[in-house]
Amino acid sequence: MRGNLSGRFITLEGTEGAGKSTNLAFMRDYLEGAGITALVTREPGGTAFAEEIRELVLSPREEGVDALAETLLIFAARAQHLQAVIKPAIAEGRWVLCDRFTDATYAYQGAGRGVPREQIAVLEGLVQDGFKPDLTVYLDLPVEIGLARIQGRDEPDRFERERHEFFNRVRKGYLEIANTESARVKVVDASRNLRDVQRDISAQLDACLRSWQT
Ligand code: Z5A
Repeated sequence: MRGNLSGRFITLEGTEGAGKSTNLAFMRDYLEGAGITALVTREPGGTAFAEEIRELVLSPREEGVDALAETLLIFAARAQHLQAVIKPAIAEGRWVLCDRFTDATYAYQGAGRGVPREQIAVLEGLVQDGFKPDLTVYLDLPVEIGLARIQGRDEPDRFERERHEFFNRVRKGYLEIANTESARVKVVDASRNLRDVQRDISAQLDACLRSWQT
């Protein structure tokens, strides 16, 4: 972790319907209340070029997509996003709030699709060269609850068309990361009502604000 209150990188993760979009807005407003104007962005995406890759990765298609090809595209988008947006913002002392990052690759492409974690680690090393979030909030909930929340959305993307077992593997992948990197990854029980979820998220943000100030 970098050692002062300037320039921080916070990511938000979760399986489908966990409430990332809802809570990312809450985190932005909460930080705003603490006098910090955060840059809000997302992955895959965050620049025009990376958003085109997002479109490519998420669009439903007839042709089966090789899991490594998908992983390489996601890291290509990440390389662009890091160099063009995230790193310059942090270098200027800004805080960056990002909807998903590399934990999602270990969870979706690794645990979900079966790409060996060693291969993902090689790409992570190449693209990030040790760069990691200062804090990751992982919104955890049983897959059935999340899928019920997003039921009725018009056009499911390539991931939303996956089966329950896929999302169960993804969730397990996230929980394993949280277990091994408990100092960085904070698990919030997202199956509860929004008020309780946001109380926990603000407690995590407060704890970081306190420790990063010292
Ligand atoms: N992906 C990948 O495979 N590998 C990678 O490395 C990366 C990404 C970076 C797009 O992500 C896809 O990219 C993603 C993985 C893949 N797969 N999918 N699908 P995305 O983040 O853009 O898409 P998403 O996961 O589908 O996000 P979402 O649809 O925007 O869902 P959400 O943000 O988690 O939830 P929400 O929209 O805030 O909430 C859903 C509904 O639940 C909404 O009606 C809320 O009002 C409601 N809600 C939220 N919280 C609560 C609580 N606590 N109680 C009751 N209701 C709630």
